[in-house]
Parts: sequence; structure tokens; C-alpha cells
Amino acid sequence: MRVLLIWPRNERASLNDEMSCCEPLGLEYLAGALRKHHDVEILDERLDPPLEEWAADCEPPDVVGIAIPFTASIRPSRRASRIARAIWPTAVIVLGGHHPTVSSEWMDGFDADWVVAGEGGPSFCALLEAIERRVQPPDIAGLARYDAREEIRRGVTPAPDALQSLPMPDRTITARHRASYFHSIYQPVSLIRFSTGCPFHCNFCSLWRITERRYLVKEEERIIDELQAIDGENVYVVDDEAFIQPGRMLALADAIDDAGLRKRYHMYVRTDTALRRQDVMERWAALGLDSVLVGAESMTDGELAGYQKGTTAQQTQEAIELFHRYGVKVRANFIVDPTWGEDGFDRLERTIAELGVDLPSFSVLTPLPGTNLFDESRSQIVTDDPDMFDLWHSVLPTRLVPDRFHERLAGLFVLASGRSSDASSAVFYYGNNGAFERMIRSIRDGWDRSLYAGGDFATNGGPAHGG
Ligand code: B12
Ligand code: SF4
Repeated sequence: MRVLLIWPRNERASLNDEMSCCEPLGLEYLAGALRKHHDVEILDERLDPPLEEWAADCEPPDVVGIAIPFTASIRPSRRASRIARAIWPTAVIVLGGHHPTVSSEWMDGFDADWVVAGEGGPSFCALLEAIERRVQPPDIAGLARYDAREEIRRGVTPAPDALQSLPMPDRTITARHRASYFHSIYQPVSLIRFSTGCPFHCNFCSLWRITERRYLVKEEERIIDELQAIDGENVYVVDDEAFIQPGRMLALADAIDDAGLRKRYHMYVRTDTALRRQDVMERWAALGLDSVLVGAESMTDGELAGYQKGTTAQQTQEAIELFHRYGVKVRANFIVDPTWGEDGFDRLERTIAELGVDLPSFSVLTPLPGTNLFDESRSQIVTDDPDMFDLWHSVLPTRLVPDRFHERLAGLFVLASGRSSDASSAVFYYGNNGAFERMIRSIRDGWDRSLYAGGDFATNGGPAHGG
């Protein structure tokens, strides 16, 4: 069968495609699983012509798979489903990706037949086989008819080899865009996953809930095979936390060295994990670890405890020093709490000035679907617009008047951008001036003022989240 997989373009995204545009790794995994039996194509709407134009030159697909990688992708993915249905009325339309993996919220209004939750390969293959044989698809976890999406079975304990057993991603299918994929200073960049899941349980994060706090790994040989299939030097490791198993990471470093692979890595790591095994950080720095993203979240232990982060401000400081000792650049992300007054922003600005982090970045405390925070604060969410779940707008009532809150948030990015003027220390997106200006405008003005109108939360205390 002919299968078209679509990665949507969100033209309203604050973190726009000129700031970061990475390969659709999830779709490459699907293509890897399907290619033996089917004729697969990927339409990356960020770089290819829009679907309506693309359709003019493409063979009609039997099946269209549409990714919903973020909650903020719902609107463009919904639009893609409607266009696909209008152009190819008989094609079977299947939805999948991070958002449907964790939630059925805001999933109405699509033109679709099936929804997949979780690692898509096995269920998508089973579905396609059933479609081809014109039989009922098997009753498997993570697969539901679109009309019965609320009944989809999530949270099924993943098998220990769930990651290892996935077919290799098909990177040739996006080869035409390879030179255009970039993240920060890394261009071209390739994404890879060594592990998935996390044993911690931060209240704003959904990733530990997807695997029920299990840490699923790929074996060394498989990782080497995947690395060998990557041509370029820059590798963005998209593990939720890459260094949970220090012994394994040391062995992996040796195996990568033995294979003669010379790469430059960008990875996510917790501050406490880094401090616990400094030898592992030193080894990876020698291997090519170029920069890390650490979730600093806050420099007050009270807030950290509220987020159930399990780290301290002192650890953040020490970890930054450790990375710098080994020549690894640090991007540290801080949470901006909607309940902050002016003093919360003032404090964070002082932190940025004092902390020797190469690039601070910021996320508004957001109850993302699939998190404990979402379950606790669903009733307080002020918007039903999924676009607002980009972590750069508040979807909860703000203590400051909303205009002032978003003005101060934008101010933090402007302050941080000053640090990336020196290209050698730039570890994130703030280099591209035109795109950065658009991002700042989107933070300041890209939200609907009527959402916040009329509530008394604009001027008084609002609900308490995260300390
Ligand atoms: C890499 C990454 C990015 C990269 C690039 C993503 C890309 N390829 O373009 C960048 C830096 C650009 C990015 C940006 C953002 N990100 Co991000 N990102 C990730 C990260 C770390 C890894 C994604 C990944 O590649 N996973 C590996 C692949 C193999 O898995 P997968 O995509 O889930 O695909 C599998 C299944 O979902 C399924 N599947 C996927 N698509 C489809 C389609 C069909 C049809 C089917 C059947 C199945 C299916 O099968 C796949 C293979 O098994 C995830 C965390 C995570 N663990 O997922 C966060 C994550 C997805 N990001 C998140 C967020 C919030 C954002 C931002 C909004 C943050 C911000 N303000 O910067 C922006 C949004 C950008 C935008 N333009 O809208 C959240 C999403 C939460 C939510 N509910 O929205 C996550 C989950 C992180 C988190 N801690 O919560 N991100
Ligand atoms: S934020 Fe990081 S450390 Fe916390 S649960 Fe998520 S992946 Fe784990």
C-alpha cells in the first residue's frame, strides 16, 4: 500500500522553524517499520510544499499518517487531516505522536479514522495489515478508532525490550532535507534515541508517566548501528535523561570509540546525575559531548520541592561548574511560575546575571496533558486553544496582569539573548535575529487577551502552583 506520513507545520509556533527545525525522527521510525511491505513517503510541511500543493504531484495514498508531536500541533495537524480527507476521500487517516500518546484532550474536529498511542510502529503495522487484508484490526493497546478515542488503552506497562525491538529508523526518506535540519549551532543535525523514560517524577513532566518510571534502553550494538547510519557530525540525543545508567554509558562511550565514530553530541542530563558520576561526564566530554541541556527549573529549593524535581539549587551551581571544567557548554532551563509577582522575575534576572550558564532558557509552568500538574489544575486552565501550550504563554491565571506577565517573560529572553552574541558560547537559538524578533513578538502579543478578561486573577493572588 502507499502510505504518506505528514509532519505538520505550525505557522503560529513561537519557537518557529527558523529557530530550530529537526528531522521527524518518530516518522522515520514508522517508515523503518513499514518500508518492507509498503511504499512510504514523508511530507515535512516545514520544508516541503504544503499538503494541497504536494498532493498535485503525488500518487494518491491508501493510508495517511499524521503526526501530532506537541499539544501545540493540534491545530495544524487537524487542518492537515481535513485537507487530506478532502483530497483523498477513500484514504484511511491515522493520527499518532506525543499528544495522542498522553491524552485525548482537544482531539475533536479531526477528519480521521484511527488513533495510535505510544511507539507507533507495532500498532501501525498491525493496522495496515488488517486494512490490506480487509479484516478487523486486532484489539491491541494503543490503537483505537478515532470515534472511540476516549477508550484507547494507555499506560500499558512497556516490555523491557520495547525500544530495542523497534526496526531501525529510515533516514534515507528525509535525505533531501538533511542539510536543512538544524538545532541551535548544530547544522545539519541528526536525532537519535539511546533510551526512553525516566525514573524521576517531576510534576510538570509527562515522560515518566508514559513508561511508568521505567528506563528502557537500547543495547550498545544497536546504538552503534544507528550512529553508523548517520552521516553528519552533529548528533542531538533526544533521551529524556541520557545518563541514568552510568556503567552503561561508560561502556557505550568505549564502544563508540572502538567503532571509530567521531561525533559532536548535544544531550539532556540532570544536575544530580552529572554530579554523582563525574567520571562519566569527563569520559563523554572527551568523546565529543559538546553541550547539555539541564532542567535547572529554579534556584530556590522551595520551588524545586514544589515541582518534585528532586534536585537542589546548589547542585545546579556545582553541575554548571563541572561541565565547564570539562569544556561542555550548558543551556539551563528555568520555570517561570504564573503566580509570580514582579519579585519572582527580578529574582530570576539576578540568577541569570550571577549564574555562569552559557545560555538560560525559560518555560512557563504549564499543565501539559499527561502530567500530574494537569490532573491537579485542569479546572484552572484559562484556554481551550492548544496553540497556547507552547510553554511560552501562560495557560493558568497569572498573578501579574497578563500583559505585564508576558512582557516580563519576553524580557527574560531578550536578557538571555545577550549571552549568545558570542557565537562560540551560543548553545541555543537566539542567534538568528529576524526569527528571534518574531518569537519575542509572539510571546508578547500572540495570545488572546479575552481569555484573561473579567477574572479577578489578573490582579490578585491566583492559584498556587509549585511553591
Ligand atoms: C527533540 C524534541 C524537540 C525538538 C525537535 C522535535 C522535532 N523533531 O522537530 C525541538 C527542540 C524543536 C522541540 C521543540 C518543542 N518541544 Co519538544 N521534544 C523533543 C523530545 C525531546 C524528543 C522527541 C523525539 O524525537 N522523540 C523520539 C521519537 C522516536 O518519538 P516520537 O516522536 O514520540 O514518535 C513515536 C510515537 O510518538 C509514534 N508516532 C509519532 N508520530 C506518529 C504519527 C503516526 C501517524 C503514528 C501512527 C505514530 C506516531 O511513533 C513514533 C515512533 O515510535 C520530546 C520528548 C520525548 N521523549 O518525546 C520533547 C517534547 C515532544 N517537546 C515538548 C515541547 C513542549 C516542545 C515545545 C513546545 C517547547 C518549547 N517551547 O521549546 C517546542 C515546540 C516546537 C514547535 N515548533 O511547535 C514536549 C511536548 C509536550 C506536549 N504535550 O506538547 C515533549 C514531550 C517534552 C516534555 N518534557 O514534555 N522539541
Ligand atoms: S523533567 Fe526530566 S528529570 Fe523530571 S521526570 Fe521529566 S525527564 Fe525526568
